[in-house]
Amino acid sequence: MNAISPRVFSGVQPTGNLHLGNYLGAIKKFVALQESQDCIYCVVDLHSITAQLVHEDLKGQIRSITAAFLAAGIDPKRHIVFNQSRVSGHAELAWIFNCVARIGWMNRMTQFKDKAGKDRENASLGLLAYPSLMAADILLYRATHVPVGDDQKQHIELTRDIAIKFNNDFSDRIAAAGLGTPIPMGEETVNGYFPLTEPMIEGPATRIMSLKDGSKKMSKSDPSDLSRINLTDDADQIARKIKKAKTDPDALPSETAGLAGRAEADNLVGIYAALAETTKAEVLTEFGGRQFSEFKPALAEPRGRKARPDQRRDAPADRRSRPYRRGLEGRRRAGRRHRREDDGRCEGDRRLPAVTRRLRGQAVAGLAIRRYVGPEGPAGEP
Ligand code: AQP
Repeated sequence: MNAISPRVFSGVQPTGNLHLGNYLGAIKKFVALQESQDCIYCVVDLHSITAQLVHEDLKGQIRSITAAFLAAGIDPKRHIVFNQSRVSGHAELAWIFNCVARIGWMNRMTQFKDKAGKDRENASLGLLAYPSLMAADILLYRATHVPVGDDQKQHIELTRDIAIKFNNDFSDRIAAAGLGTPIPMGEETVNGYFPLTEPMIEGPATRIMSLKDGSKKMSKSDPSDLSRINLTDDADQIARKIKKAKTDPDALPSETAGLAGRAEADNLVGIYAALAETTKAEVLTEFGGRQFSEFKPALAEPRGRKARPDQRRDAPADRRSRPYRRGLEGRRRAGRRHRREDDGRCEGDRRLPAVTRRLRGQAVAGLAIRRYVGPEGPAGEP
């Protein structure tokens, strides 16, 4: 008997700047779950080469995602934070799962259809097999729960399909090796090895949409920077992007039913609700009947947004991660320098502190990686 303990696993691809969708759909939940669960969080660099093999600065991106994890409040002293390719078991188990999963399952994945587009024959085999690697990431640690955005729901279902087929096909061998545990699967209970992992997708912001097109999800790889709010954007940039966000000419409705068929309005109200930690209904109670010209400034101003715990000025010093505190010092210094150098602000000047912060964040993350993961791989593989 080999009981399965509750365990949370999730990952983020180092494919570009993290955006509000990544934060609200995933990272914010990662942080909250640390209080009650045993968590493993991973920067999934092997996934990032499925759509594009060569990246300009993959190492820098890995560090910058790690910095964002730490800055958001993930505590690598209490939980495991690591880089996927440092643990060869991910690729090894993915190969076994490639032999368990069926091609028809992969062909049905909407993310594959979206990313491969019309030119499927030219998509990489890795892009097609992406969900198999994701199943391996999760099941290598026999994780029972995965906090993700809504776009990943189908991949978690496929992870369960792989676990079910593996447990069924190898039930006798698993029992003979003394590695199994009774797992209910439909009507039957099977002596299985892998759990049937549950996705954790809830709240008003499980799928944040592009600010330019309410039918497309906000994405790191969207060529338009105006389509997303990056976590590195400063207050001016955020306000500008919200101001330019696509909307319709009508006033906001007073009830959530009135958001049907109004994708852009629904998206902005959902973002407000998630940031203010309330519901869409509450937001519409306050803003129903008002025009976007009133709502957008309210969304852009910090009152409508709740700062991350480590960003709050009033947060006790010990709640702020060291890398984040150092980031703050850097930002203050950059701000002072910026003010000294700045009369007659131009666009480039305004962006200086954000760029400085990002570079600094990468350097800080580099230190963090060496400290928690080590040059040879994760200290104490899970
Ligand atoms: N728009 C979104 N709304 C809510 N959640 C989202 N996530 C991504 N986009 C949204 C969630 O963020 C986590 C990390 O995602 P990822 O980077 O590993 O992969 P992705 O889903 O493919 O994200 P992107 O931003 O769209 O990246 P690219 O452009 O590189 O493909 C996941 O939990 C995801 O659900």
